[in-house]
Amino acid sequence: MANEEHKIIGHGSPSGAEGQQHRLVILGAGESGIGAALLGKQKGYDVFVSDGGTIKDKYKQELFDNGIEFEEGIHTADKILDATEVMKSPGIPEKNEMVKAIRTKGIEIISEFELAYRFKGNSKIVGITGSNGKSTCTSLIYHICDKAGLDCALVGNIGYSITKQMAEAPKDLYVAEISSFQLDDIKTFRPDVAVLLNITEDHLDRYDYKFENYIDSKFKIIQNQNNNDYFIYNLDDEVITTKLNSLTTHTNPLPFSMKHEVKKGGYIKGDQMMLRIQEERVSMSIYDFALKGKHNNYNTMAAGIAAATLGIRKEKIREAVKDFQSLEHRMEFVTMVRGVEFINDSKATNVNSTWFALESMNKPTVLILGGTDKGNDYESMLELVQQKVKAIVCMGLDNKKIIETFKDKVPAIIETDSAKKAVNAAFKLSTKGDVVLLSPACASFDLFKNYEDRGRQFKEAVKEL
Ligand code: UMA
Ligand code: ADP
Repeated sequence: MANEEHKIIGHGSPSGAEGQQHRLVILGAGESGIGAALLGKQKGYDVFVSDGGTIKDKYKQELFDNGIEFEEGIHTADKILDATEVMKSPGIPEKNEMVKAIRTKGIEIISEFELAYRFKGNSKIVGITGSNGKSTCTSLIYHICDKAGLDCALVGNIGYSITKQMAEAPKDLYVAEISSFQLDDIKTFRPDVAVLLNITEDHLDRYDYKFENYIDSKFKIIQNQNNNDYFIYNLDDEVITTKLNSLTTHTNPLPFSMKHEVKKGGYIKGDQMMLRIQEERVSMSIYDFALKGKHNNYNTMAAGIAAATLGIRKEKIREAVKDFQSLEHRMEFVTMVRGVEFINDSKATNVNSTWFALESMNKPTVLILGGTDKGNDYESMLELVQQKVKAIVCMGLDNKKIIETFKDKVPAIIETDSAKKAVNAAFKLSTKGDVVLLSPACASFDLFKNYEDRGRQFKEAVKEL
């Protein structure tokens, strides 16, 4: 169905068949809320923005500059419950009282991606989701597309609102990182190319503590896809393949694997990656990938396949995969100090991502672990820790669980409560030829503002050694 048709049938034209203007209420005035407000206003909607907290100055200025009505510090029922539809920011949970009231009244709630899809025109969207690796894979796809000369933008959960991009500088192609929260209230949103990297338990507090609900949310990325679209997914991920077997899909599947040679999609055998997309064949040594480690081999395969579906030629894909600069805080090489290598993987906020970080280590490792526990089960890490870790430095306010789990499994385990203390302790425990890896498997909020702050403090402490 064409977008224009959808707009009229689903929601009335901006001025409305009944003469009433479409009232778009936006809950939350952060990155997504402001973007949605700008796009809604530009398309002729009557926009009202409501933020239950404090709106950042830069966002407030944008609302003033564009003459958009808003409130902060409160969600006023009278101003919200007369909406034609509500765009809910992804960070606002269902248990929010105003969200409950909106649902009870039967007002449709949409996500920012649904709004973006309505106004995308002829542009294409590549949507990347998964529990881990989204930002890395999204950035790599963007890098390949940009280098190949496509008119494209990097948007979504990576930090830049897609609706804002559409309002201010529309592109032919949007390379979008999409979180489960952003998929939750889509209706017709349909990416031309969908990438599903992996699914492991995360964010369960938003899904009634049911893994199945979180899986369903991730799979919404393909719910509206048809036979002109592509679905790039990890064939080695049992959660994904099990779910896929229970679904009827209408898309073109392009699996990637490190265990099976696939006829369509991509695989790695030995040290060679092979991509097969329609007539295109791309082969490449994994040693030429800019991104190192098994998890990044998956990310690189997925990105290469996505690029090939967009018609980008193999020479361009190879070149871009080779010269991609890895992202800050994700397996980021910091420096060498007296023969000890320091790696910042502060973005590893769950056990699965730390597992992959450890898996890619080929030197004796001093592991800095800990922070705010999200219900972690460290069992899966035990074997790798025993093989590769010579010491664990806990960096958190409450380290009991880590100490209990690993005390008999590693030669040394010590507690610290700041980045500086952790780095000093890790350096003392290491010798030439070792690596100090910050890959905490936990959120950062006990000691830091966020994972970026944790990574930066780590790097500063390393530079002071
Ligand atoms: N607010 C209310 N009422 C509430 C709760 C919050 O009005 O009950 C307000 C806050 O006061 C604030 C605004 O809502 O002003 C924030 O909205 P938001 O939390 O949805 O955040 P945005 O700034 O819109 O950013 C969101 C994503 N944030 C979340 O999903 C939590 C950003 O991902 C994303 O980059 C951005 O949209 C653009 O697409 C961040 C993230 O942490 C990086 N994502 C999670 C993750 O990666 O694990 C999912
Ligand atoms: P996301 O955006 O999904 O949070 P990032 O690309 O920011 O993912 O990476 C977060 C962490 O997850 C990194 O620290 C990295 O070590 C780990 N990681 C990256 N890619 C993968 C993958 N494909 N599978 C598992 N872990 C991964």
